[in-house]
Amino acid sequence: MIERTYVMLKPDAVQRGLMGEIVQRLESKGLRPIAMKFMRIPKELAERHYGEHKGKSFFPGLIDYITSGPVLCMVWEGENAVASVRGLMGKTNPQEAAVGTIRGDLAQQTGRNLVHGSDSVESAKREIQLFFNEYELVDWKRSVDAWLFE
Ligand code: IDP
Ligand code: MG
Repeated sequence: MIERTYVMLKPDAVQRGLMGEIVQRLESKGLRPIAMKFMRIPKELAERHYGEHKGKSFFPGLIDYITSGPVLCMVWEGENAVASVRGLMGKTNPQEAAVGTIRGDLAQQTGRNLVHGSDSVESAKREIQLFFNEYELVDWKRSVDAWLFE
């Protein structure tokens, strides 16, 4: 099933100069970029995005972290894109994330785990709408798609 997912490179990814490496991994998988936006997230938007975690002990720290510097907001499309990106990211805690994943290879702590990816198709829909309007979502095809999809 072709899906879209919301991916966000967090402030540590930007500050550590890892945007290129992480985008490279998504591109190399054959996922198609649909939208990208570099921005500093306002606190209210951060709190809405992470609304499911409100009330948890790590919530205030999470909001401080995610609003501490610019992030790269993106939408990617592909076969099972939601699960596919979660697989490329690895587990939430980088100490448990497999080698070969973004978090497993490039991060050390849960509170500095570089990347966000939607956890379901419904979350993806909600998050994409939160960060992008319809004119920012680019529908396009690539000639290489014939070599990715039968
Ligand atoms: P996910 O990003 O893998 O979907 P979630 O459980 O949805 O993980 O948590 C959202 C984000 O909140 C994590 O990626 C991480 O940045 C942060 N977070 C979650 N649990 C902790 C914690 O125990 N300490 C610090 N930060 C946490
Ligand atoms: Mg999550």
